[in-house]
Amino acid sequence: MAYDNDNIFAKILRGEIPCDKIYENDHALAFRDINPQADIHVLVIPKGAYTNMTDFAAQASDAEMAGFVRAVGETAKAVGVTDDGYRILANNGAHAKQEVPHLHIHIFGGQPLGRMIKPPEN
Ligand code: DGP
Repeated sequence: MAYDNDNIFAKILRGEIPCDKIYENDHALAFRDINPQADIHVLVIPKGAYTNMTDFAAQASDAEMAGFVRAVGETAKAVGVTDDGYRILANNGAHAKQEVPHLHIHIFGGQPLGRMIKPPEN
């Protein structure tokens, strides 16, 4: 799938739409999800134009990969979920119901999170 430069996270990266920033480094940005699914719900995105993890894993440089993974860890620390634990998740494509076509890792925490996967709704 070709990258859509008008997706909402591309606009956040360009500063066209505001976000509640938690952490930033040369290769990644982390901000609070607009529609939180847990007491703490943060998104970590690479600054490069990657649609999903498949694209990122194939195309990103080693420095981008290191920066992105480092950002996940630093963001978890910044929001205070490392002691009690947290969940990371990345929806990729239609079966996972990925809504925004720019790679993003969700960080959930701040409460017990239940089972890893719920039965499908339909
Ligand atoms: P996914 O289904 O994995 O593609 O999740 C997309 C997430 O992005 C969803 O949890 C809501 C969040 N989101 C959508 N638009 C915005 C926005 O404009 N700002 C922020 N902070 N989050 C957004």
